[in-house]
Amino acid sequence: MTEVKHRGAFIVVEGLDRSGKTTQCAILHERLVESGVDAQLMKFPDRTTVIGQMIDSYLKSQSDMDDHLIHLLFSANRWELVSSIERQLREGTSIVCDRYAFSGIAFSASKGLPYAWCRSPDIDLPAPDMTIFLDISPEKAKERGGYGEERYEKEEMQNKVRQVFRRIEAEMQGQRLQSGGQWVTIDAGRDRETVSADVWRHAQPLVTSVEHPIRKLWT
Ligand code: T5A
Ligand code: NA
Repeated sequence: MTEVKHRGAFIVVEGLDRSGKTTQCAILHERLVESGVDAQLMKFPDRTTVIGQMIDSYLKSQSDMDDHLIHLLFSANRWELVSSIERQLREGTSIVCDRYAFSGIAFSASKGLPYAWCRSPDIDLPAPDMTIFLDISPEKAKERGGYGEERYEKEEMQNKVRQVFRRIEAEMQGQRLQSGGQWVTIDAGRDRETVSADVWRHAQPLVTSVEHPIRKLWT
């Protein structure tokens, strides 16, 4: 008898700068692979594409851009990868994704762009099955070696970003934003092992149980 293969699960990890997203994505990916799950890591912004290189130059303050324009480039950078995301999920590969559309809203709305405007270019993207939000206070995040040199890595900005993430969280949990998938908030101010145990507890059951077709974000 041939084994019925589930489609892959689409797991997004979000959070403030230095909340430990990349660290936790790597641990989760490794644990999934070790347990025999076909899984891939993905990251936004993907700085390797032509659009990604423009974003990289902006983040390093080597170029300036209108706030609306850089927002649309971050979104376009996700749209570039849609066919690859959908293909992998359909083929049974789970995706662990470091940032997604929620970062797009959180950072641009923090600069003063209208929230609804920020959300619109990402509507219809593949919806994550689960978003794991790594919550940390900007003060605690700053202790992790201090912020780096990039454009948004300042405490005042991070405080605003956290507020917008809180709004997204409330709307996702209250189902005001439909088809965004499940939203899980984890206290990321604890040690790596404690955080990764929590991440695993939520993500592991999902990868073996996704049945529904890939949904579209916020539609
Ligand atoms: N952005 C992004 C937008 O404006 N719009 C968008 O649409 C998108 C997608 C770059 C910027 O782009 C913005 C948001 C960002 O400002 P990035 O490339 O993801 O985004 O940023 P990075 O600089 O790569 O990553 P972060 O600074 O956000 O860090 P992480 O990934 O959250 O944290 P990580 O894992 O690298 O850890 C940071 C440090 O803390 C330590 C690590 O060893 C490391 O030194 N650490 C811990 N220390 C103590 N306890 C723990 N539990 C720890 N976990 C990790
Ligand atoms: Na990172």
